[in-house]
Amino acid sequence: MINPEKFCIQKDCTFAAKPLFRLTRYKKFKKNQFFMAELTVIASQVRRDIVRMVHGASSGHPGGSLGCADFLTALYFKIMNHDPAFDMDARGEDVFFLSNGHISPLFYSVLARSGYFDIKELATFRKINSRLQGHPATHEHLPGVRIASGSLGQGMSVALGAALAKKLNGEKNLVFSLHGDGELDEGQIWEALMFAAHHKVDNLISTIDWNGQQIDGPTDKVMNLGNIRQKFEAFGWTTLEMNGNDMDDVVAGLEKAKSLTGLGKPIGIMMHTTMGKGVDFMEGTHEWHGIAPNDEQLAKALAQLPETMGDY
Ligand SMILES: Cc1ncc(C[n+]2csc(CCOP(=O)(O)OP(=O)(O)O)c2C)c(N)n1
Ligand SMILES: [Mg+2]
Repeated sequence: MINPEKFCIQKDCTFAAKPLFRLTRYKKFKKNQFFMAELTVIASQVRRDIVRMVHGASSGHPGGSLGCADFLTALYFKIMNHDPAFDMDARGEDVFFLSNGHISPLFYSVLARSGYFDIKELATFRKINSRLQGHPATHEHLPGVRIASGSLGQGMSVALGAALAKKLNGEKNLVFSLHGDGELDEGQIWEALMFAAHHKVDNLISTIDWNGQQIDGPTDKVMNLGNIRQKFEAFGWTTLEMNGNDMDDVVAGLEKAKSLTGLGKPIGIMMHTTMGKGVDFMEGTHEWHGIAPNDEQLAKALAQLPETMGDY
């Protein structure tokens, strides 16, 4: 249960002081009503969801999910203008595409906690006939999912298409996408980078989870990426860096990225994260890229992640 002393850094923060508070409809809380402390409260619950879901299925990807939890929480609860009533076409809304689809536990948790579907459904993760399959797919009809992802490298191309469509429709909304650093090994990403710069797709903000890890080991051992920021710049993108595990920095970085849209260039955020962030024995190693904790490990993990909004 939440300890308000721990989370509530602002005197007038009342959200965290309600121990049994459950977020049922995102709409009640949108329009930038969240303080930074409240975002960390949500992110803690999201991290609990992640480890519980992966444990419940005995499979899944906790490492990248935990590392990107602060980012996706900030995006859905503060940065994006979106509607959990969910319309596939996302007209008049900002839209997010998850390209590194293996971090689906994070995506599903944030969608449910934002009000896209009942948090109880998180218990069906990776089960037969569940809408929450290991990698998101549109034919499962889960609100909030607009593309299948899991086959790495494709999400930026889709995001580009959506961003161009918004321009054609005269919409001012933004398109966001998230990619793993290991995912950058896919050639299609670099085609998309060139295309985006050439066509001045300046309503796109793509974030790279620069955790230095991927499925089989550190990225510099599997295929050295070098300085990806310099590479994005060389491909004609505006770039910035942020600490993806510091909520203040995440929000500031995303706000900065938004301020850089509309200037003729796509925006790339190089986001430094720690794989497995929040669970000490999962941190900083590819070992937790894609395995489930056992009962004992789950208990150890949950002891480090306060239950702040009620478990599903
Ligand atoms: C096209 C394609 N090739 C290979 C894979 C297998 N695969 C799944 S995750 C992964 C590593 C991805 O690394 P990264 O994007 O850094 O994710 P992280 O391990 O940091 O979560 C690979 C190679 C895949 N899903 N798709
Ligand atoms: Mg990685």
